[in-house]
Amino acid sequence: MEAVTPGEVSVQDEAVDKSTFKECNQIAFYRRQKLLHPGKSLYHALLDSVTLSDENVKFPIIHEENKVLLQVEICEIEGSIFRLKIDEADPLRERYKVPDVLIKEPITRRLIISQKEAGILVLSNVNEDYKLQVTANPFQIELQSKAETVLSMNSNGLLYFEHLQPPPSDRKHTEENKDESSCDSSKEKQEDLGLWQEKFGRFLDIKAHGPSSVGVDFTLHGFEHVYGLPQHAEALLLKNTSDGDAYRLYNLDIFGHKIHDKIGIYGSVPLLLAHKPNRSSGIFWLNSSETLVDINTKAVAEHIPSGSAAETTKQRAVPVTDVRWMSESGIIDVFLLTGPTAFDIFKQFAHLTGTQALPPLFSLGYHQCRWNYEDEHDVKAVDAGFDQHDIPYDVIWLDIEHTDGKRYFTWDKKKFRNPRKMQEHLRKRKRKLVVIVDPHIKVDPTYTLYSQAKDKGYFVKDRNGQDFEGICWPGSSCYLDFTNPEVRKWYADQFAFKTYKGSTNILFVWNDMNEPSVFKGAELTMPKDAVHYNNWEHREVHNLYGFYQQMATAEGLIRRSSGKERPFVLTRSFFAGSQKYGAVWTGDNTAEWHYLKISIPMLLTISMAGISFCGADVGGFIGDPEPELLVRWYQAGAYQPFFRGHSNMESKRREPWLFGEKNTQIIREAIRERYVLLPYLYTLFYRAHTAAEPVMRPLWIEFPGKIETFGVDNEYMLGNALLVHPVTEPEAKAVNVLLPGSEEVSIMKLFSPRRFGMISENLNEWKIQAL
Ligand code: NBV
Repeated sequence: MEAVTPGEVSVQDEAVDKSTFKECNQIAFYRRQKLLHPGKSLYHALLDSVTLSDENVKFPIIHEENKVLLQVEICEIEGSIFRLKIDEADPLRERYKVPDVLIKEPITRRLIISQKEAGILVLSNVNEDYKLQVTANPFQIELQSKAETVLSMNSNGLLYFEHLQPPPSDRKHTEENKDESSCDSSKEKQEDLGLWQEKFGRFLDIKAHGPSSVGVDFTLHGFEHVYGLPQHAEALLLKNTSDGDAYRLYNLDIFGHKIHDKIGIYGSVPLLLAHKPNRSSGIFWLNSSETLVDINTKAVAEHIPSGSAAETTKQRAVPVTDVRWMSESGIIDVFLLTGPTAFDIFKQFAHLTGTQALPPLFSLGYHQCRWNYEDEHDVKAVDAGFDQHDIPYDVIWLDIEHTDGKRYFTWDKKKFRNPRKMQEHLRKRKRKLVVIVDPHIKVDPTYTLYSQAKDKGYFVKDRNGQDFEGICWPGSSCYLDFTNPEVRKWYADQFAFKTYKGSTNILFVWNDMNEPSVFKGAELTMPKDAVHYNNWEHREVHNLYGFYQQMATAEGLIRRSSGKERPFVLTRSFFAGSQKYGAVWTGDNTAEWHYLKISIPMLLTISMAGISFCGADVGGFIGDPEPELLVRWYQAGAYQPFFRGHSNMESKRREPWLFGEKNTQIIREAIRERYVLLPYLYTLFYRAHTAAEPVMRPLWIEFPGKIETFGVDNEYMLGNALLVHPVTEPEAKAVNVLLPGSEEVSIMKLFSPRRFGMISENLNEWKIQAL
């Protein structure tokens, strides 16, 4: 099959067709888990069998009905992090445990058993500032800090663990399984529960290892503001999901995705943060299979002793937030990040998953991209345009059309006859080039990359053991199995200058379509029953695919410079820890005002999840922005960590000088302001790299005691010294800016607003004239 042009792929050239993607109730493991309602848990802990070592505390728990034993393991990791693992005590086969995301095996600290009596076990850490109280029946765990209960696990009884079973056909004859097989043997029921297979439209997912879903609930006491769980085109504050629309963490390529939607797009970081005036807490759920998260904030009555002799008690309403995590497979491996400040949480998360890679300075400048800059002549003309119009920029990008028929690591010989010479031309002007390298490989025996990978067995397999073939830009394609370390090494070697013909050291890389995107696949991605390295099904590793591609690419760029230069790699798909490998962007947004507006909470959420180097396509990828929107987008983007103008193939050209002198002037000023800010930004990235401080941060992080900031997502702090409130409405003449903090602080933070005139003042709410 020949290369696909956008017009040929109907799913890609029109706004998202909702029926292509699942609603929550079309996900079988979610339906199964939702059959378990809040109530008394059927699990109890066998605390007589507790064992304590330097590393951890272990004890079994048992389910009252199915009698299957699970092993609970608790440890304290340096930095006031608690890790809880729940796995089957004696699984039929090993369950998937996410590798490569934690930067090292965490260093644990010995816990102390400070109390053990009638169904209660209390564990303290050495400093005795935190306690974990385990209750045997029903099984639940409470995390306490001094007299305060911070959070509890399984207090709603939603611990759910599907133990691995032999397929029904093998079980039929064994007497002991009679009951279980009779409860799920009816074909109709099995299909509905999706235990061994699951249908979605014309797609069939065969579950070779049967049901393996896991889940549990947490209650966050006193918290009503929760954040995190990127990536969704949603507001900063996580919303209540009691309408049945859970936050979905499943990396998907949704062209023209909607906003204010909890469906998963492109990347996932299963990290949730909670904040109240005196404390921030975090929950990191280390699971790379499809995950759904329910959030429910409510007020509960708390009794406060009146202190009077009459022993009367008063009641007050306190907020609690219930968070229910549900994953399709793997084990329960969850880290409780105790804070107590947001900055502590960022450090704790970085202690586990690493910090933001320090970007090369050039990559903090302005990037000019388009699908596509046609040929060498076009590249040179655009490059010259920046000089002619006196607009600074650092990087020009080439999209998929620069390749020979979407064979990555090659060049279209007609359009790019001499790529090295083109790069020398750019180099003289101190510019860089970024080219796209997607993970799918064209099925073409004459294409060396394909034939080598095929011979070495480096592709993901289908359920029958053949190389999985899907359709993507090159036509029929195979997908490199980046979960295999040997494949990653081989892939990294492809970036060596002598192997990647026409590449030079000013060429850097963009990984796209790595959810992975598979046209005509279920939900436009890889079947969950595809098979990876070590026989793991795709369902186990889905959310890690892009993470691994970016890891291998960054490694390749480091290696080609013999370890001397920092790489720059942009990825669309990501997971916890992706910050170590470069930058991410929010994917295919639309040239509409709402998308400009939502880019702020989206980037704030990604930033809080450790990935500071993030941005949204300036101008909006799909469609044609009106000049006013484009100008406002440049003004906003200039203050966001990754700053790139990009547009779709069908969009009109939109280099900054194409919208009349007045608009060119405003864009020029915005981009120049970016360059003025570079020393500050570079310093912020240094802080992100060394101290895990997010570059772009919600107001509440800088003003943790000011409740009025907790839900603000139309403005933010860039570092601790600059408050940014972009204009995101058409025809705005003024914006209301919240300036939290004391009056002096407010005025300091307003210092030097070159683009704004101050027109009125009302306590901490300032009206700023938008120029
Ligand atoms: O490679 C083409 C595009 C790219 O320009 C865009 O930034 C990515 O998000 N890519 C998606 C594939 C096709 C989109 C329809």
